[in-house]
Amino acid sequence: MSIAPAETATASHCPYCALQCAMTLTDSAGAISVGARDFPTNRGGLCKKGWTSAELLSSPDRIVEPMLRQPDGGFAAASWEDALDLVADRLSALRAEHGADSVGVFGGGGLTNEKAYQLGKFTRVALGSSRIDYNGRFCMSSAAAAGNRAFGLDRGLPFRLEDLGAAETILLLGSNVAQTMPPFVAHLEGARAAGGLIVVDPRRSATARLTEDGAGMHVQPAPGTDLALLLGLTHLVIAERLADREYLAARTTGFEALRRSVGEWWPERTQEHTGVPVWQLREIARRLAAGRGTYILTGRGVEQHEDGTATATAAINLSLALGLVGTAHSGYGTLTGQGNGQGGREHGQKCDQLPGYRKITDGAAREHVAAVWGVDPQSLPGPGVPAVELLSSMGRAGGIRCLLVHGSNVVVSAPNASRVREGLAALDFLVVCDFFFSETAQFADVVLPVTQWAEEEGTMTSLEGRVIRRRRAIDPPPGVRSELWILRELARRLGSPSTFSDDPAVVFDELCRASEGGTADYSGLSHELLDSGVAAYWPYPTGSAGTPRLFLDRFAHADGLARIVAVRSRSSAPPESGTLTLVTGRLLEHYQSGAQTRRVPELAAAQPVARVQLHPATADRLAITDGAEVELANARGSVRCVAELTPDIRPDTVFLPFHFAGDECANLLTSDATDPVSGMPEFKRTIVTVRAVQRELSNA
Ligand SMILES: Nc1nc2c(c(=O)[nH]1)N[C@H]1C(S)=C(S)[C@@H](COP(=O)(O)OP(=O)(O)OC[C@H]3O[C@@H](n4cnc5c(=O)[nH]c(N)nc54)[C@H](O)[C@@H]3O)O[C@H]1N2
Ligand SMILES: Nc1nc2c(c(=O)[nH]1)N[C@H]1C(S)=C(S)[C@@H](COP(=O)(O)OP(=O)(O)OC[C@H]3O[C@@H](n4cnc5c(=O)[nH]c(N)nc54)[C@H](O)[C@@H]3O)O[C@H]1N2
Ligand code: SF4
Ligand SMILES: [Mo]
Repeated sequence: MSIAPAETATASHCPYCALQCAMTLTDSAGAISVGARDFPTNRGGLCKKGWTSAELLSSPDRIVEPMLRQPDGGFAAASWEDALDLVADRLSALRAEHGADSVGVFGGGGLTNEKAYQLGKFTRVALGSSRIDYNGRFCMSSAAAAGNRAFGLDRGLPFRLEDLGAAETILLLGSNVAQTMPPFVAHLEGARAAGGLIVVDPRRSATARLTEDGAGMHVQPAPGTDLALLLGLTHLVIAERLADREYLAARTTGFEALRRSVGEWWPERTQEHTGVPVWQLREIARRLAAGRGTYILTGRGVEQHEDGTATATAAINLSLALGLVGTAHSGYGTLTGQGNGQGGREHGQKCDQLPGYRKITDGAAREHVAAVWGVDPQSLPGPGVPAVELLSSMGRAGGIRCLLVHGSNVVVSAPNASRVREGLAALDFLVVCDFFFSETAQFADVVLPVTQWAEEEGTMTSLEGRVIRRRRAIDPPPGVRSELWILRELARRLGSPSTFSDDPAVVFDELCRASEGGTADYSGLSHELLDSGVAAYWPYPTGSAGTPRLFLDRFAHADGLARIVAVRSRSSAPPESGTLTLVTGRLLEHYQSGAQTRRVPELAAAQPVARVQLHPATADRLAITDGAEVELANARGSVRCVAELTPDIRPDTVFLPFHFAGDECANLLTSDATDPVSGMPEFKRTIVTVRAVQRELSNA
């Protein structure tokens, strides 16, 4: 027997966001340390979250045994046999009594491709349920719907991230990359040097500040008016004859309807609606049309709205009018958020979808996937319902009575949080797979502890559509199991007609076969090939070398043309006097619902509590001082947090991060109204009142 070396180094990637920064994980005597690794996306950089990510592997909060709810309301540890038997028995009983669709599954964009694929297969085949959706609905759904409709395919960046480096102009709408993907900023340097970084954000965010000193322009519209802004810019591009008529004729359909639809958005009206001055509008339109190397990029700030799909569509239409998409030096893209936010939307955890980005309603797709799974296509359920609808059906007549949660903390991150809490409490049975007792796990009947990123093999698909390898660098704690193993064991107990492997390489091979011929075709890939270090951009059909840049010759619709879909701006009533518009979003130190980063001591110390950004003039009017405790309220609920006065926000707007729980949870205020096309909730525009409160005596 050979003696293991004292230190082993493993090349992997960060557990958090879609930039998927490259890391070297070094195991010294059972403890992992993180080193940055050079890679085209992060160029040797990591943010604070990446640097501290390994601390959670040995967190004292970690769950290391299955936990079962006891009659007294507490939890007690159980064996895996007992826990899985209980889950399988309850699922079978609920299914027998109330039908397969009484069992719902909620997935996540942080799951590896293998887990996301297996979860979709498990739901359709082992549970026979149509009721699966995932947190990517809260994240990428508007841009995905717009991309699919316009291009026939949704890959967040249809080009390589590195391509941005050569750009002279980048229009960044509703994205704060300086805090949400810090190493991304290096890719903006070319545009900044050329004076062409244009950031559209109601806040002077860290990213907006990158435009200072001649590097570009910060545009500060009222929240939720980006659609009007984009229609106004398109109006100007057409009126000033800046549109690329040749490109439009050769590569698109629908331009005439677009031209008519933007007719009413003359600059003065756009200014009145958005608050963006006419001179800025003209300057942006001209700059965008000025020459080589122009990119338009969108983030959650413009997509997480009730009109998010229309807004993303308007950004695409502007890009098409300028002839940017499918050319070597220009483009349109959306910045995917979660670690596997891209792959997570390709392999079957969306309610209307089968692996390979296939439609579940497409007969040929059903036949192909059913053949890979060895089941009758007729046995596959039809489309389910999107995330908000799935969650709001909990405990209601005809809704789901049981939910399995894999990789999301909906109590904190889903809109209208009090309704979500009520729904979870009304369920007959809740199973949560997690590493920690997240706020959602606290509602569970059974909590199953799973392996973390550095303890498992798998693949992730980054924001540029590049499939990368996640490597196991350390053994998991003894009581913890992989999600693939859990799904295999449950499928077996449920008498599933198809087999479920718990070997990630085997699952990946099956996924690749299931995706063959689909939009997101991975059939030419394998763990082995990826380990050799190829830059694997999908589509990657068998025998190909992948597709770093999409649409160079044609778009993915049958006729090869991009569809321009004319969209209209909603007429929005101005907020009532005395109210403010709440915008929610992110801080550098915390990730999403905070279930992970609130458990990293130095991140928690840097941002221990929720703070609401308020303009000093607004604060003065409301007699609120910096650091005072305030209450934000509306008809849905109220939030207690600390006031942070800053001139960087519009006086009519306040900003609250959504990383905190309990009565600091921003989603107590957000509405579960959704975009009719994508099912995206309105996270970025909520009407609230703000008042100072006396600090109550705490019992601490
Ligand atoms: N630190 C950190 N990084 C992350 C994450 C995290 O939780 N923390 N999450 C990852 C994930 S899943 C995602 S989706 C990405 C999200 O990344 P981003 O899209 O960059 O993040 P947000 O902070 O949600 O929103 C970006 C900006 O939109 C602005 N905004 C709000 N409303 C509007 C509006 O109506 N119009 C315009 N133009 N702008 C508006 C906000 O002021 C904010 O600065 O980040 C990823 N990276
Ligand atoms: N108000 C407001 N709300 C928002 C947003 C906003 O901007 N404003 N943004 C939305 C967006 S873009 C997103 S992406 C969502 C994200 O919000 P969530 O879906 O809540 O995402 P996370 O906080 O990452 O939750 C992941 C949970 O799963 C666990 N976990 C991590 N990896 C795995 C795994 O591999 N397997 C399992 N079983 N568990 C795992 C973590 O410990 C954590 O408890 O929030 C949305 N909510
Ligand atoms: S930017 Fe994203 S991928 Fe990179 S280290 Fe930070 S959280 Fe991780
Ligand atoms: Mo996201």
